[in-house]
Amino acid sequence: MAGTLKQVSQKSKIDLSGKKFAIVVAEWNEEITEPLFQGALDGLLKLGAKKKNIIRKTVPGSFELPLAAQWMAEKKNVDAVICLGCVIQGETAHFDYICQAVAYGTMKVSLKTNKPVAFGVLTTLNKQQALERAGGKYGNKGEEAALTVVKMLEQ
Ligand code: RBF
Repeated sequence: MAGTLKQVSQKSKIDLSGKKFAIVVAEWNEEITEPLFQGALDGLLKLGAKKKNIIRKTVPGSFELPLAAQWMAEKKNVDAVICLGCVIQGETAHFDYICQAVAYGTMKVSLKTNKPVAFGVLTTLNKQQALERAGGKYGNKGEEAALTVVKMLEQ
């Protein structure tokens, strides 16, 4: 059962033209993470962010997202970070270890740096479920991650 579909429908309540965003993207399952990136980028722009204020960092896999998120969040001029990845369940326990590490790691970075860090990581049983959430029938979780950090900046 999928969650409710959240889409960017209007500009942010606050002025985002001076806010700087970092989007960290995992290369594993790039046919999923690239549409997630596009969704996050389009979402930020629709909300009112400026393209020149959005930087992208690419990492090998989802496990590497927290460290790169920390590098980004520690930069003085970065206001929020969006982590994007896709972990698909395989036949070994790797799935559980990676998902747990990334979820915990991104939360830790957020608390340590006091900045919004979105967990835009799909954790699915198969590729079909991931495609449905990367611009398919359940929307684009990259766009939702963009909306999330902006909502946190609005607090
Ligand atoms: N990274 C992902 O982003 N998604 C995956 O589905 C994924 N599956 C993996 C499965 C195995 C068995 C291994 C060894 C790694 C996997 N990784 C995956 C890569 C992982 O996030 C990380 O880049 C590597 O473990 C190196 O630290």
